[in-house]
Amino acid sequence: MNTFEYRKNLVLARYEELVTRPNTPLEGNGVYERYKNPVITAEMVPPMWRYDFNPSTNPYFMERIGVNATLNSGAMKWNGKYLLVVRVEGYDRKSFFAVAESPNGIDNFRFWDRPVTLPDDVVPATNVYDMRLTAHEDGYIYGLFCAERHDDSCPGNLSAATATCGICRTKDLENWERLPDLKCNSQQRNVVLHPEFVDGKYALYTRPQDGFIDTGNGGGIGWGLVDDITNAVLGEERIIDERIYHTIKEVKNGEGPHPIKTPKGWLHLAHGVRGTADGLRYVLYMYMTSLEEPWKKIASPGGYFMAPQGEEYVGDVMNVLFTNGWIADEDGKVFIYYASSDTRMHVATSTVDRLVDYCLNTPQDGLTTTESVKTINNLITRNQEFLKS
Ligand code: M1P
Repeated sequence: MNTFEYRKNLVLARYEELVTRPNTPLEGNGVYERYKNPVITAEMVPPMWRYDFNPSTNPYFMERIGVNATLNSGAMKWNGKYLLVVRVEGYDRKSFFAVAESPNGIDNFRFWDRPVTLPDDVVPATNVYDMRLTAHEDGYIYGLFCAERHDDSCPGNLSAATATCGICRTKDLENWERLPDLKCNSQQRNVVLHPEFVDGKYALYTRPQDGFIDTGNGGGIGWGLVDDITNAVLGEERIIDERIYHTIKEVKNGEGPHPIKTPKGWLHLAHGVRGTADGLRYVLYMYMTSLEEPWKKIASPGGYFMAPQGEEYVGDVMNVLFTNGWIADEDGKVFIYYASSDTRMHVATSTVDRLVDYCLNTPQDGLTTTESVKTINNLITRNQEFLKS
């Protein structure tokens, strides 16, 4: 067998092995279960996108277009299938979106034939990433994402960039209409569309930031309304989940996917960032807001919901968990899709009931050591009294 045939067979066999590999749940903490294998990795991007299959132009069957990472993915259930709109990042550092589909939400994810062709805004972006999907009650599926451009007000600084909320929509996840980027007073990343109208307007969870990386004096998860999504101008923005000193969201935070509606309120999943001697640490946390007033917080469990574990620590940007997609099934099961260290996608499963219980019954962060010890002592006392009775 020549090199071309040998390598082609090897690459195709490895790809098939990965996309058909069964996944199994691991023992968890009662709140959720992680799974043994990541659900999507760079190696699961179809060989057709990476290799030239013609032996006369690629006699060594070399990879021509490399994929660096598959990360921060939007998620939704569509025609009975579990779909991720994956952020695929090439060796060239450019990210693009691609839909991957699974029959059960935990394994057998396969990409559709081609990546998403996303039309540009009037001023084309250099890079786009981290799409949040929202099937809005207006009948469209929206994708809100970060559109990154060089900051031309700093011509000599090649690292100066701006983050803007890009907006697109679709009815079939194949043909995407690009709407103008969100207009507002600050840079924005992690903007999420609420699934319902509020006072007849589109409602957004925002994350105002002074710079491209630093939120500066601002930050926190914001809330604002937009009259016309086809020309979105952000109205008054109020912070509904603030950054707090010496917590898991001291440096910055950002809404994950759009919240899940439950009889007890809206369930929110977000990421919080703090500084360490070794750089930033990204973890996931939850909170709940009122059903009638989704901008009013009604529960704020203390600490993180999920933090990196094992191989999740390692990747392009270490010590990072990030989420922008989850799916609540009709039977109450919840699939939480998260990326580890900006490198690969994982799933964890739970239920709406368990997540609500987690939010309503996990003690809040008391914000001092003294309060944390008091909280533990309260639990011990209640346990002792209960076990005596
Ligand atoms: O590298 C970690 C994450 O950093 C950014 O998130 P945030 O805006 O909250 O700092 C994003 O670039 C995200 O894509 C990335 O995973």
